[in-house]
Amino acid sequence: MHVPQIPHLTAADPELASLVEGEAQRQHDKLRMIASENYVSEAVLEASGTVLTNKYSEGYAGKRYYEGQQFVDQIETLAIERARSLFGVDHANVQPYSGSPANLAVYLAFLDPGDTVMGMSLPMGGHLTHGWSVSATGKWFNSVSYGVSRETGLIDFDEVRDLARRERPKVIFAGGTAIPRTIDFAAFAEIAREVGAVLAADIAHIAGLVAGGAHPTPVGHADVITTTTHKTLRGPRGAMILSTEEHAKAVDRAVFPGLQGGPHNHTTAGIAVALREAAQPAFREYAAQVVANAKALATALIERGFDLISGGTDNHLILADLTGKGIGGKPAAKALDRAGIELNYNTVPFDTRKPFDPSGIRLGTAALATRGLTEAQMPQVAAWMDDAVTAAVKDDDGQLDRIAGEVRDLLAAYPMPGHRA
Ligand code: DSN
Repeated sequence: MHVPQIPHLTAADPELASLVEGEAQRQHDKLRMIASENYVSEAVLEASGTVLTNKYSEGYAGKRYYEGQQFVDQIETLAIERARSLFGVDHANVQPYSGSPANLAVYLAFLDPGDTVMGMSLPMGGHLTHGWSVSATGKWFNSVSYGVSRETGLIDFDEVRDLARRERPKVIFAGGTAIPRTIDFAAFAEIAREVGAVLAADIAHIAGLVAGGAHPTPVGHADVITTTTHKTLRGPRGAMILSTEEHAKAVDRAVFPGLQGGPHNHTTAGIAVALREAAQPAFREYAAQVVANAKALATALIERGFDLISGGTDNHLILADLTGKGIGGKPAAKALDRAGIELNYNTVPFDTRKPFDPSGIRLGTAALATRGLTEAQMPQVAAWMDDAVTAAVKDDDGQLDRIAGEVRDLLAAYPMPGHRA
């Protein structure tokens, strides 16, 4: 059953309520390993589902374009102060609707259309909004991309430096969506300083690890930091932009009135709660557990013959090339989902297959650690993954259904925030 309970929704719209209940049960019964997902606390769920959704608040605290901000101003200020304190930054904007708008705000703040931006290429692990060709950021700006070394799977800083010297980007993005290794923000900063570029660190994936001390911080290196709030940080769907005082006005103007209208106040409240949770000692333990689980899982997968990009992981994320297992990423991901193991198919660096049918899978341990799973369960998770991939190659749905049952049995012992049996 969904928690908080949904009796009014059930009475008013049983069809929709039943779908919500179905999703809660699905999230309970599966090993949720999509690297960008998590389970928020029930406090965050409650804050996100309040009457704050009724309110328009264009502007910023103390300078709004609508009346009635007596409480919303305090809520947004609380979220901002908590973000500033947690990450140790001068300035925080908590209004971006999600990660892509947050990154677009960076373009608006620091670039004009046609200017050069540099980011990691999407198939190498970057994000669409770091200048990839199909995104507005690749269409409206002159985008140049760096990647990883074919031999090591790591960012090649000689390539980044050469490209930056040649192309003189105004903004360099560091970060991405499929980077299993520690991001060297100091190395990026040195290159950005040399070419006079603004360094934008996109820490969407690792924000919770940064907050929990399990990944080095970009603060002190990056001019501006963007992050979603719902991945390892374990808040509601939303985003933040953190910056030095120097860039505070440019960032705020870019978000509003540059790109957005009224902030989603119910989300701001959820973000404030998540930031408070992330400042507790228990969150440091959580962040360390996420990484410990990922390392243990990587070791167990390698023992079972999985080919991991870069040979392992330093964070919450693992990227595996399934070529040696004789199956593409997409059929494997579909089979794994049937087996109760939810992840996504993903390109791998230098992929010879197409993005909609790539060679790899991407997985993460943020949600598993929230459920309470530790290193002790990771060999079993790897064994199930191996069995499911083998079953997929043989088209053996029976095996997949057996694994799904075993996964459900294991997870019955690990309570899920947002669900009661
Ligand atoms: N969709 C996010 C992810 O899965 O990494 C990035 O936007």
